[in-house]
Amino acid sequence: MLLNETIFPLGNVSEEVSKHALADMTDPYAHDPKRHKVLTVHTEKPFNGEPPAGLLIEQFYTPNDIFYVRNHLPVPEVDLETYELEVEIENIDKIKKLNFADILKLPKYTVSATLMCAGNRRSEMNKVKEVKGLNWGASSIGNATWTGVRLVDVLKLIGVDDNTKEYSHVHFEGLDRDTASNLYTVSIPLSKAVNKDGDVLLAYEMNGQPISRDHGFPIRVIVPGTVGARNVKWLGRILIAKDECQSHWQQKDYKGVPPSADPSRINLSKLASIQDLPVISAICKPSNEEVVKVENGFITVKGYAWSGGGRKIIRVDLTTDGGKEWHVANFDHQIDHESPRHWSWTLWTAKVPVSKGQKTVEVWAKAIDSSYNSQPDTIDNIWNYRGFLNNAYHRIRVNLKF
Ligand code: MTE
Ligand code: MO
Repeated sequence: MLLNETIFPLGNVSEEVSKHALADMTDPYAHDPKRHKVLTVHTEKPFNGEPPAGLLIEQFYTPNDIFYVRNHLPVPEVDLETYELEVEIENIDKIKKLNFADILKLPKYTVSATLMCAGNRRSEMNKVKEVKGLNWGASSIGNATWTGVRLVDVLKLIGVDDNTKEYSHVHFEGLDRDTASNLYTVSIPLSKAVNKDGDVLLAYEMNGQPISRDHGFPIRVIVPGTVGARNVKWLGRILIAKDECQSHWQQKDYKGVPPSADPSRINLSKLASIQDLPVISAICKPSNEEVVKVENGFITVKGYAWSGGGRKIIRVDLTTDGGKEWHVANFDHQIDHESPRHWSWTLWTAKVPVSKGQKTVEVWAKAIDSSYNSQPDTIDNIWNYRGFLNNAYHRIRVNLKF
């Protein structure tokens, strides 16, 4: 929030206050925070925005105020004085309530992790054939340090650990709700939550700053390696349960649908919810259609690569001739953690050759992770009507200047 103030000088405070007072009281979004103007806005209410890809990869840790925002509902106003986190076990009356000070007393941990939306790079899928969902480019992803307490330490307080066999899921409930009081709630497998190497955090800091309102003030869940949707913001309640969460967000959304599924007939209850994410990469600089200067027969391209489930990126390959010859990228920044606890993205640069006389060139990128998983070559065989999990080779066309 401090960061926002430096970017948006409030100027005359009384003017701001009076504007606030005039805000439409019937608009549940009237009290949403201000956002950085570089974000490309997909929807205002709820707010969904992403930074330009070229700016995104300038830093290994994405600055908080340009980190993509994906909200389903209005941003709740949470008062630290009255904030309480409820921790419960299904069908057991004992409820543990922790206030913010109680949480601060638990051991403090920092994890470096990338967060990515299941809809990242959906806009490319949308070009192949129309899909349903926000038209994200390649920047609904960001990397940050997250500081807070470990979920395993909180679960220990209610006697839940890796010996717990009667329950299989952990539900996380957000404090955001719409006018009909629908709230955002989803779940992850208990096995991930109780695994000390799973590094699941209840984070109160992002890149060393208190988590801003858009990113989940005062506490959000960080489930490293797992789809953005399970990283619940404005955490209000944790429930240990036998079954997966039955909410709309767990059962009707964020499920990988098969390519030829007919949306009117599909039985979503038969499909698995998205948890661990697959390997992905994107070329962020230059951008598609940009004019690029050729130097000694080469152009320079830069981007990110990342894989879910804590798998480290071991290589990024690029081609400028449709795959006849591949060139290996150099890693600019990669954390020295081993799989399966490698949670942050890898930033890379490659110099790739172009032929004299070429006016345009298509550049493709693919990453390989520590399980030797790679990316599918085309969107065609992974296209799905929700536009989820587009991890096909990233392809851009650029105009060359010799
Ligand atoms: N948590 C709550 N309470 N409400 C939400 O709308 N959106 C989810 C997740 N957690 C969401 C939420 C989705 S789909 C994503 S991709 C991430 O938060 C985005 O986190 P960010 O906005 O901090 O980038
Ligand atoms: Mo998301």
